[in-house]
Amino acid sequence: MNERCFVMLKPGAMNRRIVGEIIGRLERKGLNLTAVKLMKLSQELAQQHYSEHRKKPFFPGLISYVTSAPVLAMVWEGDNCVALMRKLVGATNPAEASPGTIRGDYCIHTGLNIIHASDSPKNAEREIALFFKPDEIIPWKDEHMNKWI
Ligand code: IDP
Ligand code: MG
Repeated sequence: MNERCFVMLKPGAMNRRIVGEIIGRLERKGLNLTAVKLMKLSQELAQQHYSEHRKKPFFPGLISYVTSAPVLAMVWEGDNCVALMRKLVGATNPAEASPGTIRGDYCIHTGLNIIHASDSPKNAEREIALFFKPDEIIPWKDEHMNKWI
């Protein structure tokens, strides 16, 4: 069933000039990019997005990191998109992320992991609504590709 996932390339991806590479990996999986926005996050939006972690010791550092430079906010779509995206992204701690995953291949420190992906379809809808207006999302179908993936 078609599902949406909110994905955000964090400031490390911008500063390291690997935004294109990461998007390429997600495209090759066969998922559809349906919204993109380059944003400098306000403290408020960053805190809302990560509100579940408000009480954690790493929260101030996380907010300071994600507001330190632009991020690339995206919506991706496809069958089972959230679970597939989380697999491609890999474990939160790069030391536990398998090689071949984005965090496994590009990251060393948990606090500087370069990509966010929603952890459930419900959270995806919440996060998408925080970052995008409905008319900024453009669903599309590639009939040729859909036949082969
Ligand atoms: P997730 O990004 O894999 O969903 P969460 O537990 O939701 O992981 O944590 C959100 C983000 O907070 C992580 O991606 C990472 O940037 C940061 N974070 C989580 N745990 C730690 C930690 O123990 N130290 C530093 N930063 C952390
Ligand atoms: Mg999370």
